[in-house]
Amino acid sequence: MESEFGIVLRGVGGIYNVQAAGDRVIRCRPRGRLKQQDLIILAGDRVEYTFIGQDEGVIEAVLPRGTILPRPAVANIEQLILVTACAEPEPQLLLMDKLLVLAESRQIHPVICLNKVDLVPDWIPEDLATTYAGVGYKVIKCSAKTGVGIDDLRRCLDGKLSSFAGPSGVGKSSLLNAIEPGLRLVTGAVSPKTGRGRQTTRQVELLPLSFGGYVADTPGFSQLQLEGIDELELDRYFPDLYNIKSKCRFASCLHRLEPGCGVLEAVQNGTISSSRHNSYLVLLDELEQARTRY
Ligand SMILES: Nc1nc2c(ncn2[C@@H]2O[C@H](COP(=O)(O)OP(=O)(O)OP(=O)(O)O)[C@@H](O)[C@H]2O)c(=O)[nH]1
Ligand SMILES: [Mg+2]
Ligand SMILES: [Zn+2]
Repeated sequence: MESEFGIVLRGVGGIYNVQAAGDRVIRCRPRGRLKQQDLIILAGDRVEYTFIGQDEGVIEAVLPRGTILPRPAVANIEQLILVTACAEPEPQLLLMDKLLVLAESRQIHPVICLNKVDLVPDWIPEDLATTYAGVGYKVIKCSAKTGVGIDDLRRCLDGKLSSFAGPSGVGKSSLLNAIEPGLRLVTGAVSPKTGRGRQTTRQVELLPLSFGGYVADTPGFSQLQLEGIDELELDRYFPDLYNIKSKCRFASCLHRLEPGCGVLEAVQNGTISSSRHNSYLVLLDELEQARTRY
């Protein structure tokens, strides 16, 4: 029988929704031998399938993957949209910097999205945008509530395979609803007591966009373990530090307390933001501790 190719939108209980031509979604089960190989099929995977009914099929093979993002696992993502709220919940810069390292280390293009600008004075997103645009990142200031910045986000998603990432309650699902009103994703309130989101989105789902491209809505998280990064190479994934590293007296400088460290000097004179350097130091410690545990 003739087979076709499609992209997995989501999987629940061993059934995978595969996007087929003409906006059709085919419900597929994996062929028995794929199950025996213990292959986990992810949202974003490109698969080969055959039809066994009108809208039903069998997945015959999973095509080689480009990237895999952990937490939540999504395959073949080209672009990571890091969503932070300007307030409710407060920005978590360490988590953002960690996600930037994750994206850099996997060659996924990161975009920073500062949501809920309607809740704070302009200088708050402005300051954050200056810091991160200064590193070289694209920053979009937006509000799912007022619609500010939504066109920018649409342009940024157009034609690409992107995933949203960030803590619970920052407005990932709300932004997607604003971008594509037909989606009607469920959103949840931020707890007034803890100031945190309530994990409204439970599952990764890849959503086809009417203007072209796909975007994954993901459940929020606040913990992330970096893996497979050598601490001596951590500064590679901080472009602001890496650009200045050649000024350090020692090639092996870790930019902690070493004499003649160009990075520390740049932090002192304000060329590198101290919050970025602080995130670097925290991640360096985390990586060292993870290594000595084994
Ligand atoms: N004022 C304001 N509130 C917003 C904005 N965007 C989202 N919210 C509110 O923030 C709360 C959380 O939004 P969600 O879209 O559910 O957040 P999420 O990031 O998808 O959260 P999880 O699915 O739990 O990861 C909801 O009450 C939204 O109405 C915004 O731009 N401004
Ligand atoms: Mg959500
Ligand atoms: Zn140094």
